Amino acid sequence: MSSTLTSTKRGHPLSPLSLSEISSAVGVIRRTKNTGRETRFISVALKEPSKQKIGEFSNDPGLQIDREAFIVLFDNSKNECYEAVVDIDHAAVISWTHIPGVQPTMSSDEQIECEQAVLKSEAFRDAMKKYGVTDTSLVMVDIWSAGYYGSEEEATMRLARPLCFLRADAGDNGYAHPIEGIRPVVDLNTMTVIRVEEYDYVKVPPLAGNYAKDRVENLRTDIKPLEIVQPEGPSFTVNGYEVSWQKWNLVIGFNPREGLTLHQLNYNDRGKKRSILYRASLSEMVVPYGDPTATQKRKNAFDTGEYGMGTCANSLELGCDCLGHIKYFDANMTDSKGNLLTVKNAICMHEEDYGILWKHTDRRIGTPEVRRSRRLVISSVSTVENYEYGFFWYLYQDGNIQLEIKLTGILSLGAYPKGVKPKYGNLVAPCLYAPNHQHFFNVRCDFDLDGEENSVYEVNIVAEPADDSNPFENAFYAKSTLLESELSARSNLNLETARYWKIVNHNRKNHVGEPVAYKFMPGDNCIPFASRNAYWRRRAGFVENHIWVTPYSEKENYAAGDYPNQSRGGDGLIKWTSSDRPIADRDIVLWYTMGHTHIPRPEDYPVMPTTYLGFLLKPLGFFDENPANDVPPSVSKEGSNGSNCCHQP
Ligand SMILES: [Cu+2]
Repeated sequence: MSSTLTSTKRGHPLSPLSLSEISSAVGVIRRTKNTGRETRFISVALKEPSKQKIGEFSNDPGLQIDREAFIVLFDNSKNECYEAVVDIDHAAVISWTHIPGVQPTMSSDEQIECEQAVLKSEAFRDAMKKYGVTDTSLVMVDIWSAGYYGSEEEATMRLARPLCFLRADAGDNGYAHPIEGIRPVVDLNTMTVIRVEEYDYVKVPPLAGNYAKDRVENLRTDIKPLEIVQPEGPSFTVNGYEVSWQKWNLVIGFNPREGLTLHQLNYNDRGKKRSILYRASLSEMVVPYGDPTATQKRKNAFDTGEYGMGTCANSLELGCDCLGHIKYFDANMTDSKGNLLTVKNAICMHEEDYGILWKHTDRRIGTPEVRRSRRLVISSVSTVENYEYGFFWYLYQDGNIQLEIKLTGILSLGAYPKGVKPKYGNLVAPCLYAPNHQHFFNVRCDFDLDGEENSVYEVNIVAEPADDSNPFENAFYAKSTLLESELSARSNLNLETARYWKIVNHNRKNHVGEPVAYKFMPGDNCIPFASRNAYWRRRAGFVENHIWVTPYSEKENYAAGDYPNQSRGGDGLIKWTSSDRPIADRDIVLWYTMGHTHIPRPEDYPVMPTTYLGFLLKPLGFFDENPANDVPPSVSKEGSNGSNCCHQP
């Protein structure tokens, strides 16, 4: 069961731009700025109204707020980037700014055009002969960002350094056959191959590695259907992009850069809407590889700032991984020519049963009290060439908020000479090599916990020394330290002190006299293994710490800065926080960097089983008691209550 929303009237001011709004904004730019075929529309997204305006709207939902578009453009003939703000209602350009010396996100069109440019290049065709390839129609060319490694061309041109693979036929998994030792360098402005870099030749691995349903032999036959039935429909209601589910309310957003975003997340506590998060999103990510050999050493991808997590979003129309009653939201954008583009069903929302919410059996009363946990899942999946990233936000009945990132898809593979054992990675199949790498994600959480004035504490668990007050040497306590300014807030996870963080509002006390709070609970994490001096790491300053806190600024949205593609580094969190601004009792943003160290296994091939990474936000005296105390028992099929059990045959 599914339904797709098409909002016709003006909805919430944080709703993503509709197709007609995008069309109007593009039209205004074309009419007034004389943009020709050389100018690409890199992204067209809602220019989110100021927090002040959104606050006014929250108090007066009848208020009309002008719709504005934020547009990033790139002129290939001049190698120049522009930012424009367009007033859609009045069909006017509000601002037009040349941003010197930057390379914005690569568009999907450039991925396709780059592949075509490489395939028709004489130099590339010549180089292919060494691999015995005379017909390049089955060669795959994945764009791969060029990064910055100190060269003049990286500083002055729009570049790509593709990786190439060879399919055995049109439906084959080409990643099983990497063309190792060859990297074309492409000028994306002229869309021509500047040169083809050739390193040590390695034979293309010949063995197939397929996963498609029509290619895998002997698919299992012992799986019986498992159906989720919601005879009365879902428990959520949707109005445009506004969602209400049990006590939760939020606005769902989407843009080409970050993909899925959450806005104005609040919980109805005994009739009163209490705000928790103003906005939450993936702000940046980077995947650095750990192999120093010629083909591999430049590999790193800032998937959000270089490729666009929204630009790469999947249409879930063709096979959704969700069960139950699903509500889809489309994602509207443009291609780089400014033509309208809709990713149908880019966002999936549904409910999931999540086991036991709580349970107790009082032996004197005899009747067990047990409640099933239900969670609301809001998700999207992006494909960045070989890799897949799923972003799953979960809201729970007990006030928990969780982000789970799912890593799957296909490893970035290379060919390896027979009989040689790799040091910087592992063989996943004969002659097929996967280099070690890490994935770092930065999530931006703009808290508005019962209002804008918030503070963050770092909490460390301290073991009490053995003395007269601790005769059995068993005592330990939680020591909270208020983070007063940005530099003091920079920190890492610490297993020795079970470190966590709490976001508090000192102006609001709970019924035991403590300021209301949410606890930030990190999940799996790691630190970068590349030197601090590594080029990629200088460009990804956000990996230097797991936790960062900044005072809210409308201009600070992306952890590695606005334009990480081919950037020289030093931008984003590392720059902003160096001014050490005060962060106590004000509107603050918490930024969390989490990493996954991926030492590949044969079991990660040909397609990787999902790896999970994320964090949990848990109410910490935000409520006066378990907010899920009022969840009623589930109703069994027979209609009797009190049973949490499924129907038994
Ligand atoms: Cu990986």
